[in-house]
Amino acid sequence: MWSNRIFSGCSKLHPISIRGRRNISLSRRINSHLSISEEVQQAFADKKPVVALESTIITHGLPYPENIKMAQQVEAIIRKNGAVPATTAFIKGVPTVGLGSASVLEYLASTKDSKKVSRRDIPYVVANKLYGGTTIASTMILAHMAGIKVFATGGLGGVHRGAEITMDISADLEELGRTPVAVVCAGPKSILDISKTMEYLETKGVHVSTMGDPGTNIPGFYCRDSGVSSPYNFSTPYDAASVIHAGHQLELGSGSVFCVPAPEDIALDSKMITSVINDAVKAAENAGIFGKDITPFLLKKVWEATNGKSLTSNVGFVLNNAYVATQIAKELNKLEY
Ligand code: PSU
Ligand code: MN
Repeated sequence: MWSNRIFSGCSKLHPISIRGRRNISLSRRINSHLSISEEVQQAFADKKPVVALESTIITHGLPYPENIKMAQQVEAIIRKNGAVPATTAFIKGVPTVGLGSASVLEYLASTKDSKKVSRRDIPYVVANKLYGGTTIASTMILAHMAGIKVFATGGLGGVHRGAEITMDISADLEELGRTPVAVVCAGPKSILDISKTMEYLETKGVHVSTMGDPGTNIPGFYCRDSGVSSPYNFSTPYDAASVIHAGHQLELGSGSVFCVPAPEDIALDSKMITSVINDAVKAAENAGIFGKDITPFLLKKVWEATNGKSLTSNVGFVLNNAYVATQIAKELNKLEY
């Protein structure tokens, strides 16, 4: 039903040229340059819920082999709970939705040659046939091209501390303002300026809601409470799905963020993480790190300082978010079909 609404006025439906034996002509308009795995194509044909997954967390977020283990586990959780995972990436320049084969994932997870691909990097990576991990921003772009509306990840990019001088604001926020995909995450990373991130999202018209009772604050990725209040709260997957559905029906065109506070047993202590992050931010300044390199740099420093504890937590949050995203995608599916 949504495809009629969203693409109303579009008389020609493209048969998509996609890899694999099957070539299903779907009643949705999909960008013909995308490569979509058979599993994801079949999910579209069967009207099954699909959850998109990013891959910068694989190529630049976690070290090998933790990254590949996480990538496999997160896909398994989504399948086990009744949806289909669609990990996105650039494979030899081809924008890919659903990695399909284990060897592709293995290569992406182990090579040092992958680019970190946000919106501005896409045409370069495509033109030069490179491998690339997709950030939240570019995952949203590929998900939207494929018609996927729910996306699970770890932590959101945002306004960096000191952005009033550096102007370092993640392209994730800009994308949320212009692409109608719902991002389920554990909040903006606490390496960021969370108040400014919230201001920016408000300016861009992005709905932000946190799972929990009314009054529950935005989580800060590693810790359950960033101290910054959440504009909205939701308590069930249906609540979230109905908000996403309303935004699509009205064709608002902007994305949304659903924050899931990290499970208590794996969240990190707020005070401890604040001091670790303050040191990491100073180390980045001293080393002259900036731009797209700063997020991977800070995450690595935080793992070192927590003896790997932040890494275990990071993986746990992604899995938990994927579980919640699956429930939301299932509810959204019921509202749509
Ligand atoms: N959160 C994590 N690990 C990551 C990222 C976020 O726990 O690797 C990645 C996401 O892909 C996000 C990107 O989109 O970092 C943001 O980078 P930047 O601040 O350069 O936009
Ligand atoms: Mn940046």
